[in-house]
Amino acid sequence: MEGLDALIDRLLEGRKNRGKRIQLIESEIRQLCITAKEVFLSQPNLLELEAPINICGDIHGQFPDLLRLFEYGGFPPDANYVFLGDYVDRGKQSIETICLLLAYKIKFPDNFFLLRGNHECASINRIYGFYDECKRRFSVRLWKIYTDCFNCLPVAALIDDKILCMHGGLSPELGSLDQIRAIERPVDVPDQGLLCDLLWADPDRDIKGWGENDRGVSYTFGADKVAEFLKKHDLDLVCRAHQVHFLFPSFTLEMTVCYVHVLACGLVGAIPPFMGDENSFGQPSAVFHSRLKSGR
Ligand SMILES: [Mn+2]
Repeated sequence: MEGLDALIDRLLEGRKNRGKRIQLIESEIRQLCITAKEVFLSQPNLLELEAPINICGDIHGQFPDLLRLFEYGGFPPDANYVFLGDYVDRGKQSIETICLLLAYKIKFPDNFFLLRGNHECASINRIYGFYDECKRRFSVRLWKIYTDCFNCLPVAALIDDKILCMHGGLSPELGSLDQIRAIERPVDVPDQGLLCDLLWADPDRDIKGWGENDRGVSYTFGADKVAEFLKKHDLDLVCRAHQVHFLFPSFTLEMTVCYVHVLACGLVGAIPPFMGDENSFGQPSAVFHSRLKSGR
């Protein structure tokens, strides 16, 4: 894509003056969305990735945190990345955040991956900030172009056949990973069913089986469901984002031995298994970096 490197350079200027708005041009953002959409559709809905790779949780428009995260983990392509969704809403710079991520996706399609979060959905980001930011800084038309792009984001990633990543969690409807591969795109996020659960479900250490979710959408799932799922699919770990955790949800970590770096940052919800140190807030924190059980 023409002008891509210059666009990335402009966004990285954000390192000099943290929090300063970087105004891009509407036509170049449109091109970014259209090109990224083609790249998403050229790759499967269940990505098959290899370690080593950095796994990153919610960014939610906190552009300075995203830059800090790259400073910590290495700017692409020095390190491989998979982000688990929720790029927009809540924070002040959703546009810079998603533009830099889409630009890296286009530039390094095989080393940089973006999954869909529940906020990459028009009915959600219409309400929680992204729509307003688009309307204020550009136009409603641009927000619709982003929506077309988000409807094509992949929803899950499998790392080294051992770690399954998604934004939300498991689904009672998920019997085979092929079901994820079979979800057709473009697609809006439905209010129930497999795709909805992958983006919305939450673990609950206090329950067994499936429970009601306080969000009013999807389910909660107990440690037994995680263990059962891992065993059935010969996996080591389910890795998800969607919530801020201060303590290890131990049941998802029990089987965790993998060659990935989990980067968590800022006020935003990050990867669930990350260290419960409030003092580390605002700083990306490396969480675990160990070897796969199988010795890879
Ligand atoms: Mn979320």
